[in-house]
Amino acid sequence: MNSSLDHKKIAVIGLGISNISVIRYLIKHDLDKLTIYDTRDNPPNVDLLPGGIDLHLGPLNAEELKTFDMIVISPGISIYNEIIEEVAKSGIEIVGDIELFARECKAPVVAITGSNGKSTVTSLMGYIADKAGIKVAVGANIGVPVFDILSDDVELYVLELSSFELETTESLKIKAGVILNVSEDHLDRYHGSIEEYAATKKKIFKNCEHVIVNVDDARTYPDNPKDYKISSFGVKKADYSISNTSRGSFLNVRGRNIVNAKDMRIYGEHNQLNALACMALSDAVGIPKDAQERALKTFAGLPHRCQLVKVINEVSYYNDSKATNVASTEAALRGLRGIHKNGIILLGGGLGKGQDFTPLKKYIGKEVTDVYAFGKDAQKLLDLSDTRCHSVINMRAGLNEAFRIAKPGQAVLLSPACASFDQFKGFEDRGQIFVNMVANLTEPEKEKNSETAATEDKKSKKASKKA
Ligand code: UMA
Ligand code: ADP
Repeated sequence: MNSSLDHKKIAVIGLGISNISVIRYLIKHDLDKLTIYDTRDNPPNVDLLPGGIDLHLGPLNAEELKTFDMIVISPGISIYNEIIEEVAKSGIEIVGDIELFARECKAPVVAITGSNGKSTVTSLMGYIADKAGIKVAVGANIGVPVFDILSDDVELYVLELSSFELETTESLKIKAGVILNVSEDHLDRYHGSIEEYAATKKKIFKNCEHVIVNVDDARTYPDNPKDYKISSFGVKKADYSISNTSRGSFLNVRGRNIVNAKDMRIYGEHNQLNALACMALSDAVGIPKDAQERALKTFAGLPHRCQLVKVINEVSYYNDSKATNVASTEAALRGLRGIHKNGIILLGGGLGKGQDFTPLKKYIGKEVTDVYAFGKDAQKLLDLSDTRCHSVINMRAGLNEAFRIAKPGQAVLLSPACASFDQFKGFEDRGQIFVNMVANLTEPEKEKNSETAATEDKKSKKASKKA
């Protein structure tokens, strides 16, 4: 155990999965001066706490928090929260789980941040390292708390870091790191400023040896590039780029065509860029090229990211529920437009997180024939076109309408450009419900006999009959 924690009086704020893992770690190391806080009246995971631990629920109190030596804050709570800002001003150390992990971890770290593609790149990196026979552990924002993977056996950590996590991370030593891209997301937390959001992401460079930059996005560069080893990726004119040939698009490394995109199982230009970022990271940490190639050809991608669910009556249904911001929806549209020349019917909406939706306007009436918009910020999508954007009560109604009007060769794409929490438990829940509904589109008899048939709206029945 790092002596820096010994004898400290520590407050842990937030009972989410990351701090539960921190608490387990701290307790295992005999730290008894722990007090737990959560701002909610009914937080999750209370049952997982050991008996006798001091737990305070409800609003935070700055004066009380100032009596601690250190505060471990969960990523869901902003350091710009006024109570936390007040406590920080009094000089009390405020850290997150990643910072604590940084002080304990011994193996090299590959770290990935960005607005979109983090989970895909993180998983693919882990997959490549595994194919190379390296004992690799993958975690952080991807859903596995870092203290769940901390182990002396690990030879390489691959961490997906969110801007929330980077807010409280200062000393993580990173062998190779990347900001994949920066586009509007989480601006509600960064005073509406994309510059502030980008600056938080740049904290990844603080102790980074080899930086991978995206030549197509200036915000992915460190402020002082000369201080680092740098490799670049991008569509063109980069160390790792895409080369279009008569035999298809290749992942090209410094002029050499390595893998034909046709041989990969993840699709679209954005996924080719994700693969290039992985190749650059892999080379930076010395993973052999043959393992990289084998992995790139077999990696099947993650669910809820431009996942083809089913083809019904020559219409392809895609689940891209993980598209929780405008840029990720744009990536899906650009990726699918070459495959679906007859057009795409888009299902979107939810919580808009203060984003500007106008970048989607250029696709409407071109790649996108119709939009069905649902959820709290549906109006933001409806404002894009009076004739092509239609209001529906929920995703189910949107899918039923899309099913009714879709023509052969078209795609029906759930790519909401919004967070899901207004109508769903999360993006997985939204995506899984969509997948289940698509499966039912071809089973009218079963649907008619089911208990829920009576509650289906008229449009849904019409759609089922058509199938
Ligand atoms: N909360 C309170 N009061 C508290 C503590 C939390 O209201 O006292 C709320 C938060 O505002 C948030 C929710 O509880 O709405 C969960 O927050 P948390 O910090 O407790 O979250 P964890 O369960 O610990 O999960 C966190 C990451 N969550 C967030 O950053 C919000 C998970 O990323 C991450 O997978 C997990 O740690 C493991 O490391 C999720 C996420 O949505 C997937 N990340 C954002 C994104 O990807 O866009 C950044
Ligand atoms: P993150 O973890 O950053 O949210 P994911 O890999 O889970 O990233 O993908 C989230 C969404 O972004 C999906 O809709 C996916 O299709 C899209 N996406 C993936 N990679 C990229 C990229 N490089 N650029 C833009 N969008 C992307």
